[in-house]
Amino acid sequence: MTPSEHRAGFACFVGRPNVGKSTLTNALVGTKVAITSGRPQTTRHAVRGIVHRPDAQLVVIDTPGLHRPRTLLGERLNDIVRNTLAEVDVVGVCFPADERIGPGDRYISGVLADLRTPVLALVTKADLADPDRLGAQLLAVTALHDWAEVVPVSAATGYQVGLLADLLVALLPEGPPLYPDGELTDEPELTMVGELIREAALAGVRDELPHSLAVVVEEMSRRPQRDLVDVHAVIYVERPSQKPIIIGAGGARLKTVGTVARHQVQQLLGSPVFLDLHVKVAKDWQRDPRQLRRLGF
Ligand SMILES: Nc1nc2c(ncn2[C@@H]2O[C@H](COP(=O)(O)OP(=O)(O)OP(=O)(O)O)[C@@H](O)[C@H]2O)c(=O)[nH]1
Ligand SMILES: [Mg+2]
Repeated sequence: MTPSEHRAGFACFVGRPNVGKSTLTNALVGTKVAITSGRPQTTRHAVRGIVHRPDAQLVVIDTPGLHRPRTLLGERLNDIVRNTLAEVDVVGVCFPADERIGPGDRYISGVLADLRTPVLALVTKADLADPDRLGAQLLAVTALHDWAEVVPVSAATGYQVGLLADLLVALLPEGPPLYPDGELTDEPELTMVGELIREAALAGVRDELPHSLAVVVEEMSRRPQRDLVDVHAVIYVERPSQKPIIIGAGGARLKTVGTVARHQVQQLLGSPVFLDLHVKVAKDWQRDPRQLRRLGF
């Protein structure tokens, strides 16, 4: 192969919250670069995962779920999606196989109307629909927009994930690799550690609480002489009443969150980790520009 046949470029996944964008990103990259959860609006920034192949380098950008914003945070998240859409070579719009097309999906098709980039429709979570339901969903999605392709996939079983990579790569421009060989993401370690803690904290919380959580890693340092990493982090909630829910009776819930997060962070860093977690209130941070800035939005 001559170098000119090598392709390299950017794809992004967009869609409503909770449709499986991050899980699909991780499946393509083959490792966890983005956190996932059953709660909507888990992803809060554009996360890059890099797929290395002999013939191509595909940079997948996972984006926050597009939704009708109710807070300043929501507006910021939608802005991230719109900015990402403008800078990629190909777009994958995700529609879950097990949920009917609704106003949110039509809104997203509208956002795509002016886009000159090729757009693929991905019917995600194909494992959750029987063949009839999947067929009906493929027809419904096909009717929404003039797609370059409509592809059913399952990140859970790996169904057509390889095919999806081929289809995305075919739409990339020719060019040399953009990232060093083997680099799977450009997420800073500190960001990933904070995200893993937030993922652990999200498990099992309901209603408004998932939206109210933010994590800041205040300090991370390797102890000299010992192969141990100290991580000091704060889980922020929006209201004093949310604090006891996160902490749990006698601190039991926070302890579980700490244990789960510590295992994940150890896997990421490849060293034993001492994790120190605190819970604080950042009043109404989702609506407060100053607090948002402090929390990195
Ligand atoms: N059965 C099944 N579940 C899936 C699949 N992909 C994702 N899920 C589940 O769907 C939920 C949402 O997945 P995410 O990847 O976090 O969804 P997202 O679109 O990134 O969500 P936001 O970041 O909130 O916009 C999680 O509980 C996943 O485990 C799949 O292929 N099959
Ligand atoms: Mg996500």
